[in-house]
Order: sequence, then structure tokens, then C-alpha cells
Amino acid sequence: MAIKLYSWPRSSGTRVAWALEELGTPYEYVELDPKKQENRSSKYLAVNPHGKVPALVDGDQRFFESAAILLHLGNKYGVEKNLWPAGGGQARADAESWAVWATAELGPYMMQYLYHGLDTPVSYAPEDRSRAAAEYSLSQFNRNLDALESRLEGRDYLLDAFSLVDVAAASWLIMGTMFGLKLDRHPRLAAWSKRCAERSAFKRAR
Ligand SMILES: N[C@@H](CCC(=O)N[C@@H](CS)C(=O)NCC(=O)O)C(=O)O
Repeated sequence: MAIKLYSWPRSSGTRVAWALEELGTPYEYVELDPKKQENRSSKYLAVNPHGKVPALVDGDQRFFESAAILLHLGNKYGVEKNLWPAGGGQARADAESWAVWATAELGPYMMQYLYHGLDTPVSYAPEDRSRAAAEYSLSQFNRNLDALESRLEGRDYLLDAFSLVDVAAASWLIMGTMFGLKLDRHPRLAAWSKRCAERSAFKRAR
């Protein structure tokens, strides 16, 4: 049975579509329409009880949360495609740690900073922004960027070669820069993010 990815374009599901395109694993893209509340239907809630995209069905397994989906895809399909390290060593430990960090830390702080600290298409109206939230999220986001910049010293990708870990992390910064975020203070990660965005699999991902 083919993999089914439940998503809609330009969402958290895009990073999963990107991973699937990199893997070359056949999948069916099931596009939900949030305007019709298709993500709230009882049928979909049986796949993702939170009613958000993405969700993925692979055989008799169901997954939600993009990080959990990326880990599954890496473990099941990525090793033989050289897009995920084999289990047991430090490389696998690094892969899991950086992939979870990207969705637990990097993404959320970046979004809070965009909402409260910048003037972008996704930012709150000026009167609804919180200075405290902007300052705190920026301090945490910068901490994340500094660590990422250090990780990229002497290497082109987060592991020894391009992997689904880069998908997990770069997907956030590519989205941020599309909204006007500047990465000038971190030249290595700016170049890495651009390199990742130039991949044909990224361009195919919806
Ligand atoms: N942490 C989740 C975030 C999922 C998420 O927020 N999805 C948004 C689209 S980007 C959504 O489904 N929103 C619909 C809603 O909130 O009802 C993940 O990485 O999968």
C-alpha cells in the first residue's frame, strides 16, 4: 500500500513532502482543504487527533507531527538511500537530536519572533505584538542560530552529507527568509539554507 501524506501546500507538511521527494519513495498526496474544515472531519481526526497537517499513513502505521514523520521516514527508507545514518552510532544520535531540536526549538522560536518582533506578512498587528515575547523569542532564536552556525563550521550539511536532518532544520529557515527574515549575522547557515533550497526535491515539494 502506498504511503499517504495528508497535507496542504506551504504548511508543516511541506517538509515531509520534501523528505519524500528526496527519498524517491512513491506516495499519494492527499490535499485537505482547511477552508472546508477537512482537517476537522472525524475521518481525518482518526489519523491525526489534533486536526493538523501533516499526517502520514504507511501501511498499518499512522503518524502525526512532522518530526515524528521524518524520523520514521529516515529509519525506514533513509538508510539505504544514504539520507539517514544507520542505527547504533553517534551519527544516528546526532540525526535524531538535530531533527527533534529543529521542530521543538528552532521553528517555534523563529515563528514567535516573526509574529512579535518583525513586520512581515505573518506578523501580528503592531498593537497586538508583545515586546517581552519578541525579546525572549529573539534571544532563544539567536541561541539556536549560533549553535547551528557552529555546527556548520567545516561542513556543508548538518551530518557528513546532505540528509533528512537538513530537511528538518532548513525547512524552517527557508520559510523564515521567504517572510523576510535576515540571516546575515550567520553566513555559514545562510549559505547552507540557500544550498538546501536549491535542491530539485525541495522545488517539487508542495
Ligand atoms: N508541530 C506540528 C505543527 C502542525 C501545524 O501547526 N500545522 C498547521 C499547518 S502549518 C495546521 O494544520 N493548522 C490547522 C489548524 O491549526 O487547525 C508539526 O510539525 O507537524
